[in-house]
Amino acid sequence: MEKALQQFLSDHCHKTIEEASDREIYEALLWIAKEKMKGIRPNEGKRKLYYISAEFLIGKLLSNNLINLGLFDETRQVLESHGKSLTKIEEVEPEPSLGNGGLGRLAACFLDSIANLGLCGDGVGLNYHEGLFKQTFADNKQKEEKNPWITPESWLTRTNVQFQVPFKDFTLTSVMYDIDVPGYEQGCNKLHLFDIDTIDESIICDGINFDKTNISKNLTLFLYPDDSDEAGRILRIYQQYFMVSNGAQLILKEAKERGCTDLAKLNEYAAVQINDTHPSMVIPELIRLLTQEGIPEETAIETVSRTCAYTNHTILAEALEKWPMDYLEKTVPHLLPIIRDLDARVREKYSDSRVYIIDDENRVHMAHMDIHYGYAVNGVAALHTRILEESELKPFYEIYPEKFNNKTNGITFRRWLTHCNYPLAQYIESLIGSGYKKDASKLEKLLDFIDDKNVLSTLRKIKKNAKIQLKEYLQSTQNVEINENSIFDIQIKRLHEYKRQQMNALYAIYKYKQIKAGHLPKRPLTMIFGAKAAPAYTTAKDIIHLILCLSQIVNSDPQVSPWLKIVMVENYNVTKAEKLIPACDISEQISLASKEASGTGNMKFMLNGAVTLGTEDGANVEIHSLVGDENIYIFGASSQKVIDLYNTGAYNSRVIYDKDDMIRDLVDFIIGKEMILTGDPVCLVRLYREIVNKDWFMTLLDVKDYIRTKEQMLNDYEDETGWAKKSLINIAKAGYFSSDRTIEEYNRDIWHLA
Ligand code: 26Q
Repeated sequence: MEKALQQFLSDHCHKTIEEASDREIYEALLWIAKEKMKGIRPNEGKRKLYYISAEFLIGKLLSNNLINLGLFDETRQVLESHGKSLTKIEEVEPEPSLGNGGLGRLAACFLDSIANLGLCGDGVGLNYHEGLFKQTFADNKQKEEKNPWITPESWLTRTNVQFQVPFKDFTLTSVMYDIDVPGYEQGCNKLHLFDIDTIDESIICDGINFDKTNISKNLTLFLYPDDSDEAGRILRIYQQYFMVSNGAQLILKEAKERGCTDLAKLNEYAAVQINDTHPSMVIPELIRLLTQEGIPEETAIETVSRTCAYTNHTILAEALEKWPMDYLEKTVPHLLPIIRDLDARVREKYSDSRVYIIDDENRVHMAHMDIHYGYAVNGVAALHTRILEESELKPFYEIYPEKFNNKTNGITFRRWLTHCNYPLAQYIESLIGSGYKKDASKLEKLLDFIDDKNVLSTLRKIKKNAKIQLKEYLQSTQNVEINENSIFDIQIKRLHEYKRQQMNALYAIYKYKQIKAGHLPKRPLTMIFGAKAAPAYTTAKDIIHLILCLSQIVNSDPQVSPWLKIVMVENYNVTKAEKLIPACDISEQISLASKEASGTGNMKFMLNGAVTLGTEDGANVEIHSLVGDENIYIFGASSQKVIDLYNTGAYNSRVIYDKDDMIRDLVDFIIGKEMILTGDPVCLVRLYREIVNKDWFMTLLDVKDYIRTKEQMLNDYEDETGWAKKSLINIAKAGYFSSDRTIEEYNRDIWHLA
């Protein structure tokens, strides 16, 4: 590595490593890594997986690729010996902005694990030029800006692969870009990102606004363009079809190249994983292309049904896509006869209108198409899959019990331990060896050290150092001062009412009032939030406004701020998560039970020694049963209770608000004097009314239990040894959540790759 680096810098910059800037070194490392990846054989196998997803939240790639190329340790050392820091150099790399949250990050962890297990499988998605918006704060509100991330030198490689993608009024010529996905001591896979050459960034006028009707200029500009108007929704259809038509054409091209002479046997050469419903049109598109190649319709349907499998990531009704037929008519009319035919076949067999593909309002239920014409359906955590089977998708489960299966999510330990918490990873290795890197369940060997004072105190030191690093980072990026001796309580995830950041904000109000009343805590508390709100999601933006106003009030109050700090991290993304997670003491996983399909942040925090404060929801349930009651803090109504409340309509937040003085006090603070003087009364009153009159995600149902449990947790933190043991047990039990385990299960039960 040293020689290659010196050579590149001397040839291209006429500099030594010492003389070179961080940018020059970054570009040298990028080039060296890309060259090295060119030389790696692709993973091969008769059946190849295509993981199609609207999002791939891959994060910065330099360290990840160095780890998987086996060059990470050496590069760190070489740079250090020349007075350079890999951490500083990484700052030069822009973070690809190709995702929004859990579903996109999961896709990225999966690509990493697929490559690391030596499986033959590529990702297929879109090359959004501006990605998800960049978030800034002004006047205690979220502002959206474009988020360009593509630079002249990048991990993207333009290929010669091009396809024609037909729409109603025009045809677009695509171009395929690739990003290499190397596996450690394994072959290399690819992430294929499709794009068009005519994209024009100059049509973005202010913020993230642009002409939504100019498809040849806007198609791959943004991830999730605002779909609050019809033009935005139609643009999403254009994007989705463009993604799947390219994917389908690539699949057929590669199957033929790999020896598939009879396309009726496509399923022997390809498996397609449909990541939520965004890529669902791949089913009719593959059927269309197969019939075009001369396969009879009936056979084409059977073949595609043996090729495609569907993952459900949510039970929230508003996220289950239903496209009006007339939108499809305006954009991709050639799919309509196929979709009608698929629906007719369902109606012929089943009389239950709940399983029809086209409903009586002439909308296409994408998930229904996936379930009827895919061979597997999976949820992403045990509880979630059970809810799908027993309630949300019950009529489908009754028809196809054999298709349903659970695949509890996982995370790649290469990014979420080795890279983001190198000192912890090194220490674990010194205690139990490196075997856990190939078999994460070996982390359990750490349990041998549960009574070892030295180990517990070293774990505490590692955590403290991570807190100091985060303190320095927040100081330099957001100019806030936090206390490394305080408890770091962190909630970082997309902003959504069901995730209940508003409940955490009510806790902040509680704590503020307590301190004002002279009830000082044993130790200061730092509450950290990070979240982007969808630009058209008013309540979510109002919650951000609430948190930012609270942060201003609390942090500027000399009586309170030594004891409580509230920080909202601007533009929360993967890079920031990597800095926040190692520094966390309390991991906030407080969704309304039954609503968070799995969560994956919960796993990342656990692996880095944080203790979870959570509801019995998603994968929290599995974390709970792994670590036991002593090592997690569970509160709140059960998923069954919540489901019953929805079914009976018995929940009424107004009743709780009227009856409970303490709760009313907290909620009233939102429109109290301090807040109204600090923030925008329109937003604050709107949010207050939302909570008192609606509270669809039942904040007031759980808030008291939440406050009580959090107080208990803060108390328990004072038992240093006891807390360190909890931390160690969480790390030791995190092995189950390695995405290598998840991918082995997908392969064993769904993909059957050779
Ligand atoms: C749908 C219709 C219109 C516009 C946008 C959407 C849309 C966009 C994004 C619907 C859903 C998403 C993203 C969902 C998501 O990230 N789900 C998360 O997936 C994780 C991985 O399985 C789980 O851990 C989380 O629990 C789940 O919330």
